[in-house]
Amino acid sequence: RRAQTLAKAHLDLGEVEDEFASSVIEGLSNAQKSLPCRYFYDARGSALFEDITRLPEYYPTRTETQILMDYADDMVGSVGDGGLLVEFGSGSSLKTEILLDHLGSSVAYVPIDVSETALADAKARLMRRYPSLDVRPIVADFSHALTFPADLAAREKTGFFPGSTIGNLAPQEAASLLTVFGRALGRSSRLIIGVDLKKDPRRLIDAYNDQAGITAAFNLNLLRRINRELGANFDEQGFRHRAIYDPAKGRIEMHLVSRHDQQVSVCGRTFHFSAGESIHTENSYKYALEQFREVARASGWRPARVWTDTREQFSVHELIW
Ligand code: AVJ
Repeated sequence: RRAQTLAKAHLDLGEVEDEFASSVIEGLSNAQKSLPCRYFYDARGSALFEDITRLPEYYPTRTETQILMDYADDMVGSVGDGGLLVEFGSGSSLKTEILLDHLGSSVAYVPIDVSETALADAKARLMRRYPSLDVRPIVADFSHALTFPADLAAREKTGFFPGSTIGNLAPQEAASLLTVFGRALGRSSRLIIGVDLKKDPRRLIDAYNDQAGITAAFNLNLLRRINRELGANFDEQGFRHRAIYDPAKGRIEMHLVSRHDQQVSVCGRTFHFSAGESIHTENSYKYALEQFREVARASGWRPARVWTDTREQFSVHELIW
């Protein structure tokens, strides 16, 4: 009985790791093996993603930043006194500064992220740059239902979800997440959301298969994380990065392809990989403007304005709840 009690105590303490372990085991047990892309972002993965955003081939970040800089005043100029800017998965809150530069001093900023340290760092930086800004971080997973502290609940809300993170979800799941955001933000709220656009497949594939191999390192880092945190024995050299575009599904897929026949043990279970077999690690959906507006409508939002760059590579949509 004592052993049982200890095991249970361990389970309670390691709840977050258990979620990681169980989703890894579940993903590797499927006929098409898969791993959830939300686990890319440990410290090294986050640093590698920052490197990706600066790659010549990876156009989304710089293009979205340009759109935000060009149209920030249109996007948030109408946010009234006492309004709230609510960011889902705020991370380092870097792009947010472009909007904050165009907001009045009575506005409060509510960054929502799972990382307490990312929130603390962002808050410290923003308080230096915007001394009169009220920064009210919430530590939470943005995909779960959210309620605001009582003193913020009644204030006019503008949601912000940049980076085309919505593209990691299939359209139906994307619509469900948008509904979660709408319910959290409440009546008459707005959402400013970044969405990557369909384009020449060559450009799409290059963006996920860069010459410098940073995206490959980012993808393979998932195996390194599983080894470290779950005591697995993946051989990083035994897998290679692959990015493909599926035009029918309108998505980039990232895979890790086994270079040869091999076995890997994860949490005491053995998984077999044949030569050429892949682990599907990420989807990144691309939308035509009207396709995304349709997803928004299905989720209960009303599509309003949309901003793009001149080459129509990336879009920023305004939705009204
Ligand atoms: C952060 C999800 C938008 O899909 O483009 C970048 C992640 N993966 N390179 C994307 C990513 C490979 C990125 N998102």
